[in-house]
Amino acid sequence: MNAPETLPTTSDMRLTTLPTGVRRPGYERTTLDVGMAHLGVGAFHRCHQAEFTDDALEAKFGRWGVVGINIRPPRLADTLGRQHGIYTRLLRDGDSVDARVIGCLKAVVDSQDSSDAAVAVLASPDIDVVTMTVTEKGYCHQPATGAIDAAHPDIVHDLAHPDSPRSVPGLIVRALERRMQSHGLPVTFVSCDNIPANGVILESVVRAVAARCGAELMRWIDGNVAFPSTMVDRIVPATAPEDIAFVEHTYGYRDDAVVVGEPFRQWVIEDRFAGRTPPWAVAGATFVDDVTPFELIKMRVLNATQTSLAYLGLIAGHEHTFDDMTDPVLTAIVRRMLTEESLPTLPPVPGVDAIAYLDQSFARLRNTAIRHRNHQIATDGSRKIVQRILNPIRERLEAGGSVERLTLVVAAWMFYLVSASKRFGERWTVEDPFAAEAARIADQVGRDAAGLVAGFLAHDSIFDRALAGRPEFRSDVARHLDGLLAPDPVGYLRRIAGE
Ligand code: CS2
Repeated sequence: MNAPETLPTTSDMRLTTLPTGVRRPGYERTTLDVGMAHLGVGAFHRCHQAEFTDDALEAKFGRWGVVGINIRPPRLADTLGRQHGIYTRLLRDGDSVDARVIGCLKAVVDSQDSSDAAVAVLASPDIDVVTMTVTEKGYCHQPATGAIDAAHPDIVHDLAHPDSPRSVPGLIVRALERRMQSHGLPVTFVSCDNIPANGVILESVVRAVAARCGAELMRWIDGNVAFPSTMVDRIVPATAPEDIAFVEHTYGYRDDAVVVGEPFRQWVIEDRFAGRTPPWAVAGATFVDDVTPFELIKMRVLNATQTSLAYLGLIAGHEHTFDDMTDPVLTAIVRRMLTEESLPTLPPVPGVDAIAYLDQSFARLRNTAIRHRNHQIATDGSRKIVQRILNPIRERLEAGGSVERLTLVVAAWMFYLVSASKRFGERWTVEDPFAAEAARIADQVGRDAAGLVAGFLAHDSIFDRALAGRPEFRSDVARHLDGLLAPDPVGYLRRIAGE
């Protein structure tokens, strides 16, 4: 979309002419040199790591400009590219709005058609750190085990054609090989996706591909590449046309890369870098020896609440998380699930009280200015449910505890998937790598809860064998799915909430 003639567009040259309500970068952007790359420039990156980097640059200026790379849609050239990398980030809470232009993205690169451009950036001697948000499915791993999915079509392709990689692990390996063969400078890959031990998983999928390239590369990786794990947190829904219109009407310029998030943010980073470390600590990021407890509480409380509310909320006919939060049936179920079933599985988190964390998470999710759609959170559920819901279930069952409400969420997820099938009336469209298989199971089995559960549980990339084999798990999920498939699923939820 082109900017109307009468309005200025955001661009480098216009930073000085932005209206007073919009904060500009507090450093001299024209002298900022590049030191980092980011893979997967979506809303979350623009509203999280990029903001931390801008804060860090304001406090301690250095060579930490970012090159943003997309290897999947959308193309960046038409939005950020036209705006020289700058964009507006809005933080919203109720009626309050904080507008700021972020300046650290110095260049954007589209590498959707060929990996060459992305490899060139990642292999550049200027790049010391690569942050990435490529979504759960970008790792090409098996969620249940964390191991690489060797049958993944992109991995199969990359092993056969290492010079033209399509997968993220294949791309990284190609870039590492180029680094080893040219300048040999160390590099750190900072995974910022919501998967447990994200650095460990990234390292394992990269090594699984690199092993095919020979021992020399494996040895070079040992000495020169780091994959710290991190926990990232800020709720950032997909940007809506209304957000772009809001900036246009309120501040008088057109910005096609606007991003909207909540005020809360957190970043906990494992202190394990191969070369230079960006000064994110001065911006409030926490560097620790072990990210695990922070990751677990975030995924099992905040993210598990979002996932549970998304599926239960869609059954109850709600659109957004904040709508779900006004439904006392849903909040009662989820609060009890967390306090009685999920929290007991968590290790102590340094400096964090689990109940206070839960209350804070609920308060964040009530923010009506954050229009996070249930369908957006439900997307790729097969890649989210393991760390958010199934792992706590496994640990609870091993400890002899009940999983009444966690299994309700598993059933609600299955209900969501089967509802998209022909046999169940194509109630909505589901985006998930598992969607087609789920629809096949639904069409084949029909309205038989135990049969559907058996069909789902046979997929050991999601349900590990030990969990799938537990009779109490199967029967709890089947009982709930039966209740949800009955004519009055909301009545079923009401009964569970009242128990
Ligand atoms: C959400 C997350 O869509 C989702 O899966 O649960 O994007 C969530 O908003 C972030 O992890 C919050 O930090």
